[in-house]
Amino acid sequence: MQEIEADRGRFRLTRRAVLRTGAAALASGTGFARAQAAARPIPVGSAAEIGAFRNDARYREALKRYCDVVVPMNDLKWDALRHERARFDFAGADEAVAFAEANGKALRGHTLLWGEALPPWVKEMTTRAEAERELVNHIEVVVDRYKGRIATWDVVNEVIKYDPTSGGPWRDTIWQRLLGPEHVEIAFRTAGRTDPKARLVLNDFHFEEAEPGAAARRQVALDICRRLKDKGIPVHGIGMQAHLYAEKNIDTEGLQRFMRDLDALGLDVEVTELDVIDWKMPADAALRDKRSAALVATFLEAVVSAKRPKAIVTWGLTDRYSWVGETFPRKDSAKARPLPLDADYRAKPMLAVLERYRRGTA
Ligand code: 9MR
Repeated sequence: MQEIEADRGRFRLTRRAVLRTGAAALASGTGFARAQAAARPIPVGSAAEIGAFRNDARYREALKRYCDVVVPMNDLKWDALRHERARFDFAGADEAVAFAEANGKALRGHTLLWGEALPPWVKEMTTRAEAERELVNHIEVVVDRYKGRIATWDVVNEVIKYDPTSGGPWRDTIWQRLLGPEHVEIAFRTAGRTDPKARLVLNDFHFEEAEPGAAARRQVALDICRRLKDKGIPVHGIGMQAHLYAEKNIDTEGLQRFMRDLDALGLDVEVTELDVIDWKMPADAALRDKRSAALVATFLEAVVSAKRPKAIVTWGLTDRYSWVGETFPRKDSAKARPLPLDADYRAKPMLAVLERYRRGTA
């Protein structure tokens, strides 16, 4: 997400933009989107942060109550599993997986390849052969350990350049530097070979904004998946992270076109890291919560009206724990309110939106 930070100065909150977003949500609430979703529940869930999970009983209760799907937020990343090169540390991941299984929750695995959250030794690799050997071995060990238990994997995360219209399409990572575009093929091929029944997803962000960069990113995602399929490499869907900026508009038509293009390629979609970046909204909490819920409704209805996602996952459940406040600090002292429950676990309007999809009444 480093480019999000670099980029965030470009966007300005306009009152009109916020009002437009809210109005669109209200207008579509009773319309064709609702008919399309026609009482079909969509699994809803959350990423689980291991510190909160271990120390806060209310957090675990909220996961049990509100989630059909659980995603270990950080514990399947390389810096959690591979801080030592010679061995794997599955402590956190095993704990989250056991909790999900004990409580009848489905699991998503996040993530087998990413340019961030890497231990130092990975960034110090120098040869193609070394990178390929490590990547293949890592994916084989991790996917095999949870074979038949983690049903869906974010095989690659954030491999698309922030703005592919300028010299894209690949993001500059250690994997791209040492392996070139083949890093994505190696990852999907290895994951598919190790667990042929797993659903394999390309996960990325900035697909939903009404901006040329987002349209280009959608196209790149489709092109990557098409090329994988042409080569007979398994890929089953695209994960839209959906870290929604409260000050930006949702490109409803662009998203619906994207859904149709995914359909044409035989690909699924899922919403994988939903939250609202509310750093530029007015401080008033009730107002922010209302507008964030409207934004989430607009986004989800745009997607669901064209294609039913396999899952809707938020990046945490409670405002008590979220990356948003740190990464997008507000100018005032108000706390970020990105998630469906407030910092005291009270339901916010966003939760009601999600529960409608979960119950199939949206
Ligand atoms: O929320 C996650 C935060 O706790 C971690 O420190 C960080 C680095 O591992 O990753 C955050 O989650 C990111 C996710 O893995 C990929 N998409 C962007 C998320 C927010 O940065």
